[in-house]
Order: sequence, then structure tokens, then C-alpha cells
Amino acid sequence: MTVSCNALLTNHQDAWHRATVHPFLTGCKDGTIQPDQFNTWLVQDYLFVKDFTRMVGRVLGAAPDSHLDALLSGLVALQDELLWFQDKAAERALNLDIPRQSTCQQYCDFMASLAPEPYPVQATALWAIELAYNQGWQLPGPMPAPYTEFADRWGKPGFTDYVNVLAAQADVVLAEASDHTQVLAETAFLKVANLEAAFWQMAFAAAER
Ligand code: HMH
Repeated sequence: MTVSCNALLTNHQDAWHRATVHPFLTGCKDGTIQPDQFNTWLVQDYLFVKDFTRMVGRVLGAAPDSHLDALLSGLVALQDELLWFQDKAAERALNLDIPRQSTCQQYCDFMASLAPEPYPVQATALWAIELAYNQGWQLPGPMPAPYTEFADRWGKPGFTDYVNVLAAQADVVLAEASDHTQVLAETAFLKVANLEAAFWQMAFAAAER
């Protein structure tokens, strides 16, 4: 078998659609998202990105030489992103020192669980996590203030280029991976898709709690 990033997207279109198209995102686009919903997402995504940064550090630790440059650029971008999240939270007077909601915690636990997996599995999961936000924030089209800068962060062409490099890197190692490793990579991809859908729903449901 030869799993590739494109094949995963083609074979799991429904799961990927649920990961990247959600009323939360269309609510940002049309201005109907409520402050509780957006602020819940903002704080929980900051808590997510802290652990995601640790995951990227571990992926870098397992990567071949030729993949280091792209992964380092990803980590540099995450340094800026964590500070940016802190600024955005301060503007809204949000407390970042709160517990992760269970969906966020499940996603962080999943990322931690990737540590002992073969590199092709980790590279596939990393690509999927980044693509979910790249497509999710891009698909609705240009967003009005105050959401423009959020949509741009993950939708901008430079981020799309980065995600494409991650796909190319994952494809190279998937092509040489055992069938068993490819199955693990597919399972990780589907897990990312499901967790992404649940993460949007967690934020969207905030006002109903
Ligand atoms: C839930 N998935 C979630 N948050 C993010 N910031 C990313 C992916 C980054 O791409």
C-alpha cells in the first residue's frame, strides 16, 4: 500500500469536511459568533498551542536532516503565535490560567501519545493538524474585523506553503514506510479529523453551558 496525504484526504472526505467546515467558522465570517463562543475558542486554543508546540519539538527530534529547516521555521512561528495569543487574550481581559476543557485535554493527550510512534506517523499528524486550520480559516473567505487577523494567521499564503512542505515531507517518509506504519498514519489522520471537529463544537457550544 502507499498512503499519501492526498490519498488520506480523498479517502476520508466526510471526516475531513467535519474537521474544517463548522458553524463556528461561518459564524466568524458572518458576524453571528458570540463573545462567549469566540473567547472560549481563544483561550482553549492557546492552551492547545502550548502543547502543540511541545509536539512539534518532539517531531523535530525524530526528523531526518532534510526536514529540520521546515520544522524549525514552524517552531519560530509558534514562538510568535504564543505571544500573539497572550496579546489577544489581554485585549479581551481573558484569563489564560484556567484548566483545559475535556475536548482540549483529549487533543493534548493524543499529541502526547504520538511521541513513541514512528516518524512517518508523527509527520502525518503534524501535517493534518496544520492543514485543518489552514483550510478551516480559509474556506469561508475573507473575514470581517475582529476576525480578519485570525483568519489571516492560518489562511495566509505563507502558511499554505508551509503546510504543503509538511505534506511533501510526510509523503516522502510514508512512501518508504511499512504497511503497518501506514495504517498507523491513517489512524492518526482520522483521529486528528475527529478531534478538530470536536474542538470547534466545544467552542461553539460554550454559550449553551
Ligand atoms: C485545534 N488545531 C487546533 N488549533 C490550532 N491552533 C491548530 C490546529 C494549528 O494549526
